[in-house]
Amino acid sequence: MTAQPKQPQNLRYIIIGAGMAGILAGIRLLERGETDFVIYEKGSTVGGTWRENTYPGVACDTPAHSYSYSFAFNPDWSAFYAPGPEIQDYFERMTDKFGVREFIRFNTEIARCSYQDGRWRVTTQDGQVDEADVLVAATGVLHHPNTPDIPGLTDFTGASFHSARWRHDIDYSKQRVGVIGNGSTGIQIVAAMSGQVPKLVHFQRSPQWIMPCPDTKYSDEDRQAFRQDPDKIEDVRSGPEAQARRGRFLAAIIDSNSPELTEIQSIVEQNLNETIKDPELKAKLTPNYRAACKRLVFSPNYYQKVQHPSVSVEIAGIERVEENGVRLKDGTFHELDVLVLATGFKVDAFVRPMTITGIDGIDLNDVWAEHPKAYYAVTVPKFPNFFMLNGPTGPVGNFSLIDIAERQWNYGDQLVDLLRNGQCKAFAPTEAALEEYEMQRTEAAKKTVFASGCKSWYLDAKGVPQVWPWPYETFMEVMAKPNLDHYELTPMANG
Ligand code: NA7
Repeated sequence: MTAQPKQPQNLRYIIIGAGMAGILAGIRLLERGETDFVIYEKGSTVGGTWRENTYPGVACDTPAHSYSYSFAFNPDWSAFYAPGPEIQDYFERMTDKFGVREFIRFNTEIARCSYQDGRWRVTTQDGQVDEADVLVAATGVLHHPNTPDIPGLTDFTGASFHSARWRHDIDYSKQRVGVIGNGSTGIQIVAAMSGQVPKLVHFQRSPQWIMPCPDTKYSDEDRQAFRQDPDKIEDVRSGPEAQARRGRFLAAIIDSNSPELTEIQSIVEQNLNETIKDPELKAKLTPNYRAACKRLVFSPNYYQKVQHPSVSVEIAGIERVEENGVRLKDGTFHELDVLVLATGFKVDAFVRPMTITGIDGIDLNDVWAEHPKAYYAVTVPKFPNFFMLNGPTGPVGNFSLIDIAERQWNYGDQLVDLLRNGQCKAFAPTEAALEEYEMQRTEAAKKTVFASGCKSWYLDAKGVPQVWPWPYETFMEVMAKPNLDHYELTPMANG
């Protein structure tokens, strides 16, 4: 691309989603003095996953000071791992502090986006049409609840609901509760409800390795210290301890033969062996795959809480749900009043169920028929002037999605600069660039711990992890500056 800077262009932007990433987009645009944008949000307030997940014990397993915008530290976190409601409150406050709220159209779900005559035409579910030059999908990852295909689920006469649709109208202290699923969500729910209900049954299809983590609460003095000295916050985010933790974890993820993974393996085994006393329960809770193969679950107290006399763990497999409870494959029956489905999310949805069509009407659903893909997880060939925050094949595994989104915004924003400066009228990666990226990514992904012999939501239909398989530093490097040799830049009509 040799074009010289041309006439600056005024652009209009449409951002979809007002979760962590959509709010970030709004803040960044306002910082640039850009006000011709709208953020469409299907919910009635901001926060995305933190708005939707209100179950007992909901918390982020990334340290709170890392799970904050790099430009808006929060000295007031109550704990090293922040509870969900505090995170929701943080995003509400950031939305107002940076003046983003007035740009959000709440309760407005987008049905279609199509690239026509050099602009994005966006249609809401109720048929309103809007147009913009740039489209940003900040639609989140884990928000379409996965309802398990368990026979008889609809026969249950008690209350049954997905963990992301928590019923707050129930007095749980009188209920016999079953929790299906033991990802991060199920583990948090069981730890929080243990001892709070007369009977709690945790149905596990496959056991999880549990990484112990500190249950550190911040005191008023801690918060005062964070307030007075932001370097203390920076230290929690990226000081030696944080770097060591991240470094160990990264090395373990990208190479399943690494000494770091061996170390993690011994930590989780020790956690299990030293905390669980009953050999029968220990056997039930012992996975037959390696640590971190499934997303590592962090918990300060699950193993303690699961040993409460009112809690039982069932691994026999669910035969069917009946009117009054759950029948296991070994014939055992648990009478229950409440059945919580902590069964995860439809993880390959990303921007869907929206229909997005690019050049010549090409449908993103067709491009993604095999699995969702995007060049460096951000842009897609033939979908010009469009990028995603936290889109497919980005870094996963106990990192701060905020840091990831900030870097992706920085990358996308530099591409948008080409439009702003009048250097081109459209950008999109080349097909060859995406193909090469996918080929290398797939090869590297097969060597990650995620492919070391377990089923998880990281894997596609062919068992290949749909993740960023390289060091985080590589991600930081490629996000720092787009390689324009891998982009097709459409010249301005007059240029
Ligand atoms: P996850 O991590 O996807 O966990 C879902 C759990 O539900 C997991 O234990 C599954 O067992 C279980 N599951 C799913 N379908 C079924 C059926 N049909 N029968 C029995 N059990 C089932 O979701 P979470 O909400 O816990 O966490 C999602 C992410 O949110 C998490 O990684 C963080 O990023 C935050 P399986 O292991 O597949 O045998």
